[in-house]
Amino acid sequence: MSSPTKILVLNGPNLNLLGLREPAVYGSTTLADVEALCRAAAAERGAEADCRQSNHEGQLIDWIHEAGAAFRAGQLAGAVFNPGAYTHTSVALHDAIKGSMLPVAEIHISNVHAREEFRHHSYVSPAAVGIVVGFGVDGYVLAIDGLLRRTRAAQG
Ligand code: CA2
Repeated sequence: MSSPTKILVLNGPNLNLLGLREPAVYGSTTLADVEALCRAAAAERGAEADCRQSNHEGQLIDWIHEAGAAFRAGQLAGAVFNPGAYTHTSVALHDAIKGSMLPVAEIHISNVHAREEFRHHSYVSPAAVGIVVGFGVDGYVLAIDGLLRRTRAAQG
């Protein structure tokens, strides 16, 4: 089977505020800019990025289930996911990723390990195939690259 050319780029709570507040921590790039960056990075690699953002845990879970089904059908390479603060709280997102068998590349704009203690633990990381942390919004491009390389190496 040839590799699927679609990837899901998922952003969690408050990432709609990117570029509008706290530029010292998260930079001045807006979510719309990040999504354009992801679409361009995917296109350069012969893929297509479907970009979504939600402030609601249940919506993110529904999208992960949907994406898992698409992955298992060979229609999706996986997901790049910035779970926002749900990273540090959500057993439900951990279970959704595990249960759907979706390959997820977790990404954080900031270096969560250099910040407050409560940001050091991720419920998502043990369910992810890889993690990109602290490279600003360029991390989305690194995660897209890693995810596509991984899927293509596995599926040819
Ligand atoms: O560094 C990251 O990408 C985070 O996932 C961002 C989350 C934070 O809770 C995680 O610990 C690390 C925050 C999402 C963005 O929140 C904003 C709040 C105000 C202004 C801009 C963004």
